Amino acid sequence: MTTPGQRKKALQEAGFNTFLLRSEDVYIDLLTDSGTSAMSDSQWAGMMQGDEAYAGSRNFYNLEKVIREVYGYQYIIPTHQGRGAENILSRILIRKGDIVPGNMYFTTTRLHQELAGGKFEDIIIDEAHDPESEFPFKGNVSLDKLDKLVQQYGAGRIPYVSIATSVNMAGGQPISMNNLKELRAYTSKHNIRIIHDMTRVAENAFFIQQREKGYEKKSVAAIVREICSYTDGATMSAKKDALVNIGGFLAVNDWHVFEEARNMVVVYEGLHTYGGLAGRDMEAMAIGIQESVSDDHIRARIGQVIYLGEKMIDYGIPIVRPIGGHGIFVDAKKFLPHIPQDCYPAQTLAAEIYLDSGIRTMERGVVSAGRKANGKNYYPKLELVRFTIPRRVYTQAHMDVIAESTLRVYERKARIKGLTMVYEPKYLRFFQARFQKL
Ligand code: P70
Repeated sequence: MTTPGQRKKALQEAGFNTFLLRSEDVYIDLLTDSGTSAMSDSQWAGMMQGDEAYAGSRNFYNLEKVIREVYGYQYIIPTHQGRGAENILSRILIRKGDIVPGNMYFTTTRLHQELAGGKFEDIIIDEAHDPESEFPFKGNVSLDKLDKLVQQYGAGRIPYVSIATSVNMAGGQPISMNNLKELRAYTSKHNIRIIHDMTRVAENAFFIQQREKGYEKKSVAAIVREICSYTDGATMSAKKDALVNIGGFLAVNDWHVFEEARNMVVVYEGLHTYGGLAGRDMEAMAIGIQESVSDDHIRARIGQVIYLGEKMIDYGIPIVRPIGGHGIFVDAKKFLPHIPQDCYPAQTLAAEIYLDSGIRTMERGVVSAGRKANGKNYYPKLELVRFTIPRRVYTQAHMDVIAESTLRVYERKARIKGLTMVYEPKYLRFFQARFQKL
């Protein structure tokens, strides 16, 4: 725990960017659910069985087997984390001038698509951009938007449709099975692949079980398997759903894509049977994947997020509805209506929450959105602060402290002033940008 004076100093030194705080100065860390979950006793036992051979580690073959069983993808390549898989896949499938439609952008995914010469086009339904819409599947794709792109550019210019389960930037919102089935039918007709960002697929499966007709009695494991079956391949950051501190993979069903990826991975990550990971990391991942599709685990995990969200709603704090899978997303535009988007309301709010109680959250608004290829800022409709909940780490009492702190800031919101950016890095600026108080 820290004093207000210590926090003020720490925040100044961090340039009002929560990514630049030292974790020792943080009391409750809600920066991300990525790599921050607690491993189970089984996973730790698996770590002790690392086969650290350079090539052909037994942990690799176990991981491959588990991915085939749990997700159904045929060929896999481990990578150090999600963006490693995104890099390889984008380089293989995207040609200069290609269009990559997707259900809302994700920062690293879109950047790799752009670096490979592609252009991301958002085809998520309009409801996703409205924090107040209670639509149960705000991760859905608009087939009309996709069809317009196909008419305009031709299917030949679209290497794949990029589909995330539990859409992160929309607030952890799920895509429905029905929408996926329709998308599969449409893309099969036009011979377009679907690539699945499966970082939080189990959380998406839970919402399908809770909300979609016909899935009430199906297990999360069965739903996960069915989701994957409508897609041609996947990139995975195993640091989220799969409960490891580091790791990821690329999975595909097409042998030719696999062959290219298997060759390319040796340039960027490591040999194709370890991809930048230790044998023990692959073992922990294999066990974490199996744990992640347990109904009891996922109910407890999302139950905690919902507990926090309902408390915030009771306090009158504006949050994205319905409550998402991996965290609570506070609507900074509504929270701080007097701060224009150019003065970074979400960045400001994340700084104020830290000042109040030492809770670290993350900006998900105009700073995260970055600039277009032509240098102009993206102005996303959603200007959010993400309170991300690590898995198997915090207690209900922590959730109470978080909601109470947010309420205190809400009560003094009128006196809060915005920020100005004084340092802006070229790539993924939100990680290292610096700000000053206006
Ligand atoms: C987060 C993390 C990572 C992520 C993701 C989805 C849907 C791919 C990745 C990349 C970490 C992060 C990354 C960029 C900005 C802020 C935070 N999301 N797809 O906190 O995976 O990090 O393993 O390379 O959510 O949401 P990786």
